[in-house]
Amino acid sequence: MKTIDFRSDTVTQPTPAMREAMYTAEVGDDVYGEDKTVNRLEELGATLMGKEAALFVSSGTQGNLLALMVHCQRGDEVILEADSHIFLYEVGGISAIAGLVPKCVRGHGGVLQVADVLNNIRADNIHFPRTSLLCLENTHNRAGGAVTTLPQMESLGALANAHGFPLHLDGARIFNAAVALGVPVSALAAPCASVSVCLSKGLGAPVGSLLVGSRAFVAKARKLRKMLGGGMRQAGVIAAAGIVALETMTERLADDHANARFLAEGLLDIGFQVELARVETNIVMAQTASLGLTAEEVVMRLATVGVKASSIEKHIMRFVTHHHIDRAAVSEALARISQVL
Ligand code: TLP
Repeated sequence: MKTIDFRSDTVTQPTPAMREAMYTAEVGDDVYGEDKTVNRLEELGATLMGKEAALFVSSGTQGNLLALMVHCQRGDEVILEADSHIFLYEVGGISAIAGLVPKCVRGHGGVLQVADVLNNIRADNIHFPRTSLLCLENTHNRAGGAVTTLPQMESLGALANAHGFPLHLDGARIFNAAVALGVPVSALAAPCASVSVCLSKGLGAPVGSLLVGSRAFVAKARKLRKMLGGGMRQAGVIAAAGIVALETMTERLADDHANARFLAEGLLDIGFQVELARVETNIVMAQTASLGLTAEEVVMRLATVGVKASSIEKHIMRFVTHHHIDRAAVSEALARISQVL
């Protein structure tokens, strides 16, 4: 029985075209700036995102951490959504490494509201840390792949701008947002001083993210990446797959979104609680209380029939669709799930 793995889009394996590109990649020492494939990936990423420059980094976590370190001084405060990946799932690097104070603000379905951000900007007062950055996440992982629209991004960008601090976007899944909205990624990136973009999620590359921004921003991030031990040498071997990801894997994300919707409807029929209106991209959050089981118990039952998914909270599971799961695989998974519940 073939395993159907909904735990994350990070489980995607490189495509044959990626493996071919990796095999034949022209490489050099990237710390000397001599890896032509890395340079090509960075130029392509910057162009697509409409920014001056890009830096190839090991992960989304590293990209976000570097952005925090470049934009802020130690002791500053950063406004971010209460369930943001930077706050919940990046091992506290925002404080432990960057030395910053997270100011968590609850969004509506993962989307920060202008009035709430405004209420949390620190006044100039000798007692207070300085608010020095606003972070957004689009799509929002913990909110179930929720999309922040272009006008919402623009209003939040304008707010940050009016108060003299930059906007950073955790755009791990920015291509999912762009496809869902039917806008270019560069439009979503335009209000942001910096964006981190994962190549290794729905786009299917084996490793890596890009951090994009101005030339000066990227130069500082490049130096800090070296400090963090992220200066890579013949990284073109992995960057080559990133180029294929950007060139060939973005449009197909629409299939993942349609499959997520199909999956959500099927899970609802089986007895999970799912808010269909919240299934905007490739993530489905499904509640298990209505089945009389905890998420962990459901995960274990599904494992017996070769279906993998994640337990996020006591009664919440996460299913993520990706390019190894086509419509037939979703149908097959639903059949197996109903068999064990
Ligand atoms: N998310 C992973 C897990 O860490 C939860 C996943 O399986 O979804 N920003 C967002 C919005 C993310 O979802 C992730 C990864 C990251 C940043 C970090 O990327 P990596 O894993 O490359 O450090």
